[in-house]
Amino acid sequence: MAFTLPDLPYSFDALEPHIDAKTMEIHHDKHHAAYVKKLNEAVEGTEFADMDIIELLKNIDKLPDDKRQAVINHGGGHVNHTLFWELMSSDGGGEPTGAIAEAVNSKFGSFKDFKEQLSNAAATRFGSGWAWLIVNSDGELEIISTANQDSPLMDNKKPILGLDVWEHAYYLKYQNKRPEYVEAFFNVINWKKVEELFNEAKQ
Ligand code: MN3
Repeated sequence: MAFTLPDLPYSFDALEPHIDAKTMEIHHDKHHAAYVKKLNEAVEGTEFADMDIIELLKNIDKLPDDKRQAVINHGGGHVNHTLFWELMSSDGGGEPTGAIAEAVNSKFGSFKDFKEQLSNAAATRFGSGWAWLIVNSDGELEIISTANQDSPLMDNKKPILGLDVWEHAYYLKYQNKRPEYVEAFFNVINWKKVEELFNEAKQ
């Protein structure tokens, strides 16, 4: 079965004014759709076409040389964006609660320090890429950034929060002001989803 573009879990304008409707429409309907299309083209007719996308990326080393980079780019693009949509919500923002809040405070000192470090990872990622909060193989929280559409899954890291800092994610509304977009993202983070992913990652 071919990989498919998931529906956005909300309307294009649900994240206004923080993330504008036009950006969401182009980002989902054009950019994410293109990753899915090109991923399908790359694996068509191979055993990899039927794999779960997460398993596919975890097994990226097993792909033939002539397919690997296309799957890193477009499979990464597909899995990163599928997660990204779920990490935002019209009633998101604020600070986390529960187990994830405790883990953030214990690892980073405070929510404020965590926010500063994630924002810094987003601001300093040169060119296109992502800033992430991940659970590493020791079960510890860590802030990292990746280039292009590289997924933390390829590195045996479980992403629980991700921020797309490609210009296509913010340029229409924020132009060159990436830090303003990062600040706006904090107003829509779906902490319930982050906590759910955190609990799964710890198992
Ligand atoms: Mn994107």
